[in-house]
Amino acid sequence: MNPEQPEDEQGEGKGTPIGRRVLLGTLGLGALGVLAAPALQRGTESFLAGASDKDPTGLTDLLPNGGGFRYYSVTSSVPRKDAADYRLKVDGLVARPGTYTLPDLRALPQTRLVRDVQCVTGWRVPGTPFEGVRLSRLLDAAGVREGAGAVRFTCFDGAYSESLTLRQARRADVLVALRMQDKDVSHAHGGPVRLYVAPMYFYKSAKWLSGITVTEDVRPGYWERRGYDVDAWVGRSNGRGDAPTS
Ligand SMILES: Nc1nc2c(c(=O)[nH]1)N[C@H]1C(S)=C(S)[C@@H](COP(=O)(O)O)O[C@H]1N2
Ligand SMILES: [Mo]
Repeated sequence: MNPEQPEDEQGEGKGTPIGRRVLLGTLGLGALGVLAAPALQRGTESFLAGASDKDPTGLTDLLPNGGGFRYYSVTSSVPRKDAADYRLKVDGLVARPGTYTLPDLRALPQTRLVRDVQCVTGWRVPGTPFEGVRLSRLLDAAGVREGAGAVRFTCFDGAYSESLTLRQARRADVLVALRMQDKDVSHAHGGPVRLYVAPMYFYKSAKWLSGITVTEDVRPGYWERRGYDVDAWVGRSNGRGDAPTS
């Protein structure tokens, strides 16, 4: 699919009574999580936190595997990928475009970071380990060309996208993550490979990562076209005053 098409219809078309883009554009950020929730609850995947989102008692937080996280997806289902069929494509303004398999990524040096995770809707999970390959390493391997200024991320859910400036993408605390909470990244958390942008709100950490495209300019991602800040530093964006995560 062309990632620039209005992909928000995907997984959203069924049963959405009014144009969500229009609504989100006129509402405060606080409403975003609430409006996003039905997309999750319609999901055909049985995301555990889908239940905890609906649970006013908070008791489902005690279930194993919740860990304070909410599982988010903007599509109603996501294909499963594993070591046999996962591919990560690196292209755009690079000298050496290429494709990585999961074993390829596992064979590269791994970096482990332990930081807080902060969602822009308010929930925070302290001290969460992420482990993977520094994005800067993949960019260096590809050879970023003159004139490049940003990186665009695409996902095999077929809908989500994200972006960083090249300068942000080269930070040492931005990972192509293979592990989360000291386990392989689960399907529900965006596995086998997700982005992890430690100092920014968690929406920057694109799940089910399938494409890294070096571009001239920043192309706002899925939620950014719906009102979230492109520069998403925790505590310094989106009108929120959270403590930094790193
Ligand atoms: N592909 C994809 N990536 C995504 C999202 C999504 O809906 N789809 N949601 C984002 C948001 S808003 C958050 S808070 C985190 C949630 O990650 P989790 O489901 O592992 O808790 O993923 C981010 N990355
Ligand atoms: Mo989020």
